Amino acid sequence: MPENSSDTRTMRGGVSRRTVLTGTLAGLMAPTAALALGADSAVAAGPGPITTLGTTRHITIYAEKLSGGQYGYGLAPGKATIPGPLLEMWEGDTLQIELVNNTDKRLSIHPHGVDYSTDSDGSPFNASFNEPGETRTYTWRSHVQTQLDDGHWVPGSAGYWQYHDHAMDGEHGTAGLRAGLYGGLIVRRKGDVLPDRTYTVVFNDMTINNRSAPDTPMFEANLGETVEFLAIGHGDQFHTFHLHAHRWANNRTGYLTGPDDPSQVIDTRDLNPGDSFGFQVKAGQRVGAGAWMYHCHVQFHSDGGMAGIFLVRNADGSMPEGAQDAIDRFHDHGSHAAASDTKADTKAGTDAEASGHSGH
Ligand SMILES: [Cu+2]
Repeated sequence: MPENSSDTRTMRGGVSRRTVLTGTLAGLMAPTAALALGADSAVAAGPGPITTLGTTRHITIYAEKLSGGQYGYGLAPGKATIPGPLLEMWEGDTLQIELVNNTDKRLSIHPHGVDYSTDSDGSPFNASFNEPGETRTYTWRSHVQTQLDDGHWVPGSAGYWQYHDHAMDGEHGTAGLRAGLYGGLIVRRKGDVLPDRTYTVVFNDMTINNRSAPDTPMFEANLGETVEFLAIGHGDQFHTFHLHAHRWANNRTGYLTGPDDPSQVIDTRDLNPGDSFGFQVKAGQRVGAGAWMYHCHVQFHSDGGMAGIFLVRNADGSMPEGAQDAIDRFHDHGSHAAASDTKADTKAGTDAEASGHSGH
């Protein structure tokens, strides 16, 4: 994985000391390519240096068919993943996405949270989609928060958002969403803490990232690292996202902005279709290294396979005592649940459902 700049981990009182970020332009956008057991192999990168706000960047995304009737977005041909690549912007930036449709189905890419015109809407009724084999450019803009003369604040675009297909087999992309055409979008505000790793967790129907336990992604970090979760809901079910032994403030970042921040501190949050939220935690803070569970807290969902492991390794990267036993037990138990109550094709996804993230 890319080297972390030590100062990206430095934080005082929830506010990064770092306002100008180092990094290479080549690392502006990268796939969420962490394997379930190999987060360290991930090459995902942050949104790049802040030079001037209002930078326009261009990326190409390829929509492709995967095994088991699934589909995914990727940053290179043959590299499609579920979820698709984590896309990051600085508030004020513009992203031009050239979407290459390498499938035989109509599809599109539709973002939440950012600004776009009707021809970048990704909706068939706006004639905003790719025919099979077609390439089309979608433009996403974002803006900084501003204060009006009357004192009111107009919100900026910063947030934990998402993107997805809106055109496959219908007007709403229902088939594309079910098949895996979705991903995370983070718009960061200048001064935000950059994490060591980012993981995208999508509760989609009765799956996590189109997988069921025990084949759900295992997210990994070392004790004390700053880990960012981007949670997204899709499908026809209501969900609740729960992370064991870690908690966060229910606001834009997950950090309290100060001792008087009234945000509720939580460890479970509703995650309904179309919802998304994100937060950062210090891995294992006050609880230590170990295999911690994350899962949907709707009980028949967790029993049905909507559970996975957040493995907090020791600070030196070694395996904590007992963690492997816990993982083994999870796999033994999870296989029973999966055998009884999940769709066979949920195992057919891709290897990359997580993004190890380096704060470049
Ligand atoms: Cu659920």
